[in-house]
Amino acid sequence: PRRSQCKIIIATSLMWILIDFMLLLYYTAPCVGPNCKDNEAGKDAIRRMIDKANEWINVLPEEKKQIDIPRPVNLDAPGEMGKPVIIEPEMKEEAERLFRINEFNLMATDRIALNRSLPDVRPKGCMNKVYPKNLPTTSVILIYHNEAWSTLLRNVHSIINRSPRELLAEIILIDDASDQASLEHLGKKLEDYVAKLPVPVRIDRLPERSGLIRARMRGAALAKGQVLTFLDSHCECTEGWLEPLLGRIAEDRTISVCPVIDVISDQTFAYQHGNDPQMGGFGWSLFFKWFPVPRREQLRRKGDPTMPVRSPTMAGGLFAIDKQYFEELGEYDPGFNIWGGENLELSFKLWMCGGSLEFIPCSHVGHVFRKKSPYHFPPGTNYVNKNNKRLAEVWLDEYKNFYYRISPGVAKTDPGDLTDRLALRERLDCKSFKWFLENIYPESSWPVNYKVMGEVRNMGTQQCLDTMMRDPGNKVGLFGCHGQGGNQIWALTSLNELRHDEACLDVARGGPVMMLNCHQQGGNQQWSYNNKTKEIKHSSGLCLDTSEKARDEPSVKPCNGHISQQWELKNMTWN
Ligand code: LR7
Ligand code: MN
Repeated sequence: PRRSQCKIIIATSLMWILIDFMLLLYYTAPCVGPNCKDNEAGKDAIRRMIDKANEWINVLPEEKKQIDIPRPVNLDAPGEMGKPVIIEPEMKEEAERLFRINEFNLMATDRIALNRSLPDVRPKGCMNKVYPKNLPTTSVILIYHNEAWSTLLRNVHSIINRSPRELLAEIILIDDASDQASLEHLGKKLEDYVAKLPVPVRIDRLPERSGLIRARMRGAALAKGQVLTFLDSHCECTEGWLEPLLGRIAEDRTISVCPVIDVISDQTFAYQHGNDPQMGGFGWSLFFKWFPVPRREQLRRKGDPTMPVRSPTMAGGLFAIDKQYFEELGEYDPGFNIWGGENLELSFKLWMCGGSLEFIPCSHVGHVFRKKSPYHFPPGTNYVNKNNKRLAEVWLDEYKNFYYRISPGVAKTDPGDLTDRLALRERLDCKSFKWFLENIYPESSWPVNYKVMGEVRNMGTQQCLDTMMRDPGNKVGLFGCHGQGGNQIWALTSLNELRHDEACLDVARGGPVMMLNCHQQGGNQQWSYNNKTKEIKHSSGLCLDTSEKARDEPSVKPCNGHISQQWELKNMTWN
């Protein structure tokens, strides 16, 4: 009876603390709403709210710290349930000034509670899935250079609030030599703040700017968990995000898994979620791109929206991998600097060397997608080119020469010493890049069985078909042949398309020659080349020609055997 009395006392006092907290929220919330004129007061109120939440956590006995930090009860507060924050017209100018610091709406994110609520965005079947009791533990590693306070801490709180405590070994923050200005909030203030959190948070600072690749490797070296979970530093984890990731790795430690990445708006910080997961691929220039899950994979998944999606590549920032397996695979190439290319290196390595890569539909994490990078890159080499050069030299086999024709700038870059990475590939006994393209990424635009590939030269004007750096959706151009590859490379594919990467030459009703996204259905994107007459004939029966109207664009006309309708398709050599 004594014991139970004691329990009741603890329970009631806990309840009072909770009620206090709710009241506090209730009374402060009106000042932080979107209509609140006094902004400083609003910010103060938010700060008080968070401090209160932490106090609440700290007075709890050890076992009670397992309880979630309570989420704000006032759902009208800014950004709750992932709602957008709308900046008042009179604040717009200031908001635009702040926007430039991180290339996202700093005023908006600063108004949102650090433990804001989010909608449960998982497909229906996910909610009642049961995971084994003894899942591996994980260290969640966030890396950053100059991250904002509210994005970083909201990320941290979302991990703490939405992960089973027994699976979360720690959170590791790797500061990639943030600038002095950012250290005002990322320095002592951050240390003091995280010391109060109910989960071990370790901060490690790199002595000099290294870039996200070596920052992640530093995090991996410090990690105590069995699984490494990497996130960008401006993410928010949603309900149930962690168990399905760890559950999949527990089934097979050679699978690296990614959550479905939802969009947090860089303008309003609204949490937006798409319906279906997508797959990761890459174009001719090795730029990462998303594409819809193809039929072959839909069939394999038997229409079950909760089944993992096998993906050729990952976006790079958000994934989990068995720590020991990551090490066995040689982590990342430590010769990669600053930003870029590491996502493909790990993806290729996973597939070609015996592992695999999946998106897990039951795990959703939001990421703030930005339109441009806020960092200054240290002067010197073009880092992305150098990283891609190392990637190509080690992993692309003969396809590297194709890539160099597409990206002459990379071809000229010095990759530095590759001995260790080539030895690693040897040691891991990996399959070829051709195998990867054929078996793991058959949808790719890379040349696996093209008929001809090279420049398309007009015999009359000696100009070449040229993308003119335009995106799909625009007219194709004609430009003096320069023999440098790049934008003048076209492939006549086995589907009879004339394509440059994702763009296919397309003509509708005798109109202009457009570059449109390839649809693989023939029709307006179907062409044939006659080796004798040198004509390039469209499915409509018209022939590719120059045009009188504009010197820099082709047209289609009734075939007449004229020299302006004769084209040379020179097969370039690259393998
Ligand atoms: O020098 C740097 N040091 C760093 O620590 C530069 C960056 N960083 C940090 C940065 O603070 C951030 O946390 O690295 C992380 C990624 O940088 P972002 O947010 O500027 O990059 P991104 O989101 O535009 O880039 C994507 O591609 C990168 C290629 O190297 C990384 O793999 C990013 O992790 C990756 N982001 C994602 O996968 C999220 C989904 C985006 C998509 C598609
Ligand atoms: Mn990012």
